[in-house]
Amino acid sequence: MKVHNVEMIMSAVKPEQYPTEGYPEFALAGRSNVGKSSFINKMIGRKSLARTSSKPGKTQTLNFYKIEEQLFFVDVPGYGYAKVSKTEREAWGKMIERYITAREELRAVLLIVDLRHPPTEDDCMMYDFLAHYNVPTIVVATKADKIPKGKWEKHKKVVRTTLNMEKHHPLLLFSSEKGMGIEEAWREIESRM
Ligand SMILES: Nc1nc2c(ncn2[C@@H]2O[C@H](COP(=O)(O)OP(=O)(O)OP(=O)(O)O)[C@@H](O)[C@H]2O)c(=O)[nH]1
Ligand SMILES: [Mg+2]
Repeated sequence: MKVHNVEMIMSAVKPEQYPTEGYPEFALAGRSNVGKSSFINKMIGRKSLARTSSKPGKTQTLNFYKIEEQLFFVDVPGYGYAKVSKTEREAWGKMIERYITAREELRAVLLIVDLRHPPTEDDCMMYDFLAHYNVPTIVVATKADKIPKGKWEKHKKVVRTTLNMEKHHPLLLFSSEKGMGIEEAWREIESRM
């Protein structure tokens, strides 16, 4: 998809604050600092519409980005950041659970993992949580630019086996740094609209 028109529509915590257009939604989940916001920016060809930061744990609300009056990307705050209080963690869990389990517009979750390392325990929990609720899941292994090409397949295999991925769930390589994997990711998204 060639993206010309993007609006940062709103930040939401509660369902009453979600957008009402009814467009299909694609949510970005993943560890704090893994590259979720960078993924959105790369997919829409903007440098910094979705806020990226070197400070993990910055995104605290569900941020809806309206793309071409056709779909929303939903930037979800990352998990696994140690310096988050128990109260904050619980509020986060509630917000995510409410969105993921009850949102009719949600077509798929793009679970972003770091290609360099085996998925963390939190990654596995998130993957299992999505599977439990039958949410279509696309796993995106990002930061591929940090791994030599010859090792991509080996690292992909580690991601697949560590998450214990269902065979029909796609696993895509991506690099926000190099702009790699954009077309394939759009294909997966557009086939679910
Ligand atoms: N080399 C490389 N760096 C990346 C890539 N994607 C993201 N980064 C860097 O990783 C850091 C975190 O990226 P963000 O996109 O802010 O991560 P996030 O998942 O949105 O983080 P939170 O909102 O805090 O959960 C930034 O310094 C990015 O520049 C990539 O594909 N390659
Ligand atoms: Mg972010």
